[in-house]
Amino acid sequence: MSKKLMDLKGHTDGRGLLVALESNKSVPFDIKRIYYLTDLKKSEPRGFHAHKNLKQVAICLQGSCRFILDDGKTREEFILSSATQGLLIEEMYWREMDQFSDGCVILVLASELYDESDYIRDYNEFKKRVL
Ligand code: T46
Repeated sequence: MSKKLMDLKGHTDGRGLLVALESNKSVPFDIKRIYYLTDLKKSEPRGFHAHKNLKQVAICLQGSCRFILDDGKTREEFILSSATQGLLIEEMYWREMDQFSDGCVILVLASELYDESDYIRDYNEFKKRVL
C-alpha cells in the first residue's frame, strides 16, 4: 500500500461503523480545519492546485471518487471508496479530484486554517517550484 493511503481503525458492531480521528495519532498533524464536499457532479472535476504549506487527510465517507496526486515527476491515482481509508496529501502535491459517484461525500482534515495565499493554482508555477 502507498504510504499516502492510511488505514483508519473502524469500530463495527451490530449498530454500524464508528471511526475516531485524533490529532497526531491517527492523523499525523494538528487538525485546525475540517471541511466536506457533497453534491459533487461527475462532469465537474475539482482541485487543480497545490498547497505550499498544508497537510490534509481526505476520506470518502460515502460513495467513491478519484484523487490524482502529482509531485511534479509522478502522477499517482487513488480511488477512495471506504470510510476506513484516508488519503494523506502533504504539501506541494498538485491534486485533481473526479469520478464522483452518486451520493459521494468527502471529508477533509487540514493542518492549517484557510489561506488563499497558500494555493498554487497555476501548473507551470507548481512545476517550477518543485523541479
Ligand atoms: C483541496 C481539495 C481536496 C473556503 O472558504 N474555506 C475552505 O476551507 C475551503 C477548502 C474552501 N473555501 C472556499 C474557497 C472557494 O470559494 O470554497 C470555495 C471552493 O474551494 P475550492 O475551489 O478550492 O475547492 P476544491 O474542491 O477545488 O479544493 C478543495 C480545497 O480548497 C483544497 O485545499 O485540497 O478540496
